[in-house]
Amino acid sequence: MSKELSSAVVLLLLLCCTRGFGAPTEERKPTHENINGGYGCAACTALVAIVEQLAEIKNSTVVETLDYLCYILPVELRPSCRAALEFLGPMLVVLVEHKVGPDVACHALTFCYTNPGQPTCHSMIPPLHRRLKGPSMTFEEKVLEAKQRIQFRMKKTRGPQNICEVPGVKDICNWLRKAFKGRKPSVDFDNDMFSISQGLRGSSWRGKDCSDTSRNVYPGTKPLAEDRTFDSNCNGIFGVNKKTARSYEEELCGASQPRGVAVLGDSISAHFHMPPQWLDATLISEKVFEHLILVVENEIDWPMLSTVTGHGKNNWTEVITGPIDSLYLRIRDRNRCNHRDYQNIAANGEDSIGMQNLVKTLARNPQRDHPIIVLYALIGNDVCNGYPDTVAHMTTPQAMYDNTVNTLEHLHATLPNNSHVIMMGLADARILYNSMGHRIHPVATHWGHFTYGQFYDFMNCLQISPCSGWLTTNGTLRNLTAERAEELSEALRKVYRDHKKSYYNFDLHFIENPMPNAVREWVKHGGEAWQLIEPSDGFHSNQIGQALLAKVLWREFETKHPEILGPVNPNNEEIGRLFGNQGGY
Ligand SMILES: *[C@@H]1O[C@H](CO)[C@@H](O)[C@H](O)[C@H]1NC(C)=O
Ligand SMILES: *[C@@H]1O[C@H](CO)[C@@H](O)[C@H](O)[C@H]1NC(C)=O
Ligand SMILES: *[C@@H]1O[C@H](CO)[C@@H](O)[C@H](O)[C@H]1NC(C)=O
Ligand SMILES: *[C@@H]1O[C@H](CO)[C@@H](O)[C@H](O)[C@H]1NC(C)=O
Ligand SMILES: *[C@@H]1O[C@H](CO)[C@@H](O)[C@H](O)[C@H]1NC(C)=O
Ligand SMILES: [Ca+2]
Ligand SMILES: [Ca+2]
Repeated sequence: MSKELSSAVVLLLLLCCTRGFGAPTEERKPTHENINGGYGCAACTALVAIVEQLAEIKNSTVVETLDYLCYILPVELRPSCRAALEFLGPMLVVLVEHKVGPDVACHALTFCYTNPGQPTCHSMIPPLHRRLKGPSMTFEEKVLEAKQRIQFRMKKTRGPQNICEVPGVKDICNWLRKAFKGRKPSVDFDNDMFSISQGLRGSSWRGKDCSDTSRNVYPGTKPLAEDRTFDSNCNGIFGVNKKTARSYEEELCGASQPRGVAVLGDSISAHFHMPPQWLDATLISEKVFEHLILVVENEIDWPMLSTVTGHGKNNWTEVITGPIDSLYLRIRDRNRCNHRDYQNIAANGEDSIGMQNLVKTLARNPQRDHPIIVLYALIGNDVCNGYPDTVAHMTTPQAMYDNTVNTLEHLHATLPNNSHVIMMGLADARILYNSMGHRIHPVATHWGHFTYGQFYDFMNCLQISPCSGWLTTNGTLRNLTAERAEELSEALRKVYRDHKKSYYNFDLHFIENPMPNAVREWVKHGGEAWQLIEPSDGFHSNQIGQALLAKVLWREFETKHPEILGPVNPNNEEIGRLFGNQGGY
């Protein structure tokens, strides 16, 4: 067995680590330690589940299955995989061949353990196990037996394992940490915060730079010298109309009131999407890992297909499908001079505390740049951030108020005049449990036994759930979370009432969270709520949901705040005729 198993390892790390590695700011104290094995335990569990199910589906040996999983990984990751497989492979073969199941296997491998005073975390029991008769051993006895089976493979007895210390996996962990840490474009030679490459906070997140050697050239700036000779704001419009001797920027855009659009948000705005094809043994294939590197370097977010900053087309249909619609696309349709003027300043796990820092990565110069529409959409993490006492870790209404005002003060100092800032209320996410709780999680599609309810509680037992208040079988806790979310929305309404006249450079707005309207609209047209929810985590809105939110938000703006959107540019057709796709994305 010389090939790598690490595709599975990678995707498991991804499954679990997005929140751990995506923790917003470095100075933030983690609210919990790695309890009961935490991310490593979740990763191991998914890995064993996938390998066992895949072997059953393909009727292949464990060695063949591991070889296959390695073979479908992108070539860049193979050396790490090889190293990981050398270490873990033999033990996995023994465990999977004896069909001990993910729960027992990962405790035997010591990636899962039980901290003093903690409950023992259990994941899934494969159906075959239930049918196997035999001595009725306790869980501890089963783990002990499994440990004995693999003992001769283990070089020395070990304590609890950190999966990132496994050879090979270490490199992958380092790569993930690096990818998840950046909040500024990593390729940005001229340091203007706009990039010529996609991932690592590049053009997937902010309009593509059209010169990475000039820091005065970037999307959203007012054209330099009217862009008579070159395109300084990357909207594809430049040159002089020979008939009139006027610049095209002046003629086609001058009176059009150009504006950009940005979002200050969390994983919903960044559009977190872990392809279920990575976890579901019935769907896994070579194809689904084709763009793994870019996906990871985008923090498993899809800002290029998201509600606020979606643009261009879907090049990744093997792992994400659905309509693309966004505020940016609609604002660009309204005035093509706004081409490429979008910024997605959102991060997984972000809340009102972290946003006070993250907002500093919004790139806007109050003198040189066009106005911008900024959506402040922190719709959940302020009620999501803690263990063991979830409620005690929630942001208080007063802190929400203060954090938000701090962020607005920063915007006051940096936004061009005539900008707009729209604060959005928090979501009541009880819909998640109500519509997902009894459905089967993709990691167990073939076995059919692991519901989202069980998945949520497993994550809570490991203290790694992205939101312990919503994603729980405890109805009392879900109600308490809803109560706090409403109090925090009320804090934002109060910020609006107190400060709507405080800032001369932007108009402040408040809108209620649009999710209930989006869901209502979907259900009215015959859909079901779960169809709008991300399958891998049972938490985020999926591509259909993202596009639907754009539509609902736009309608809200059009009817209640049309001044935000600016006029329709009568020259749009002429721009299209002269400048085609305006340089694309
Ligand atoms: C699975 O593979 C084994 C060995 O190659 C073979 O004997 C068996 O018939 C196969 N079972 C099915 C259901 O294909
Ligand atoms: C999508 O793919 C096409 C063709 O391969 C490429 O030209 C284009 O740049 C890609 N777009 C994005 C946003 O990746
Ligand atoms: C923005 O408006 C303020 C107040 O009206 C004014 O003092 C300031 O000069 C303006 N800034 C720019 C860049 O026009
Ligand atoms: C939660 O709130 C809903 C709606 O107010 C109510 O119907 C339900 O009984 C509550 N559940 C619990 C466990 O308190
Ligand atoms: C449900 O959550 C509430 C609030 O955190 C807690 O007081 C209660 O003990 C929990 N119930 C169970 C059965 O865990
Ligand atoms: Ca530049
Ligand atoms: Ca231009």
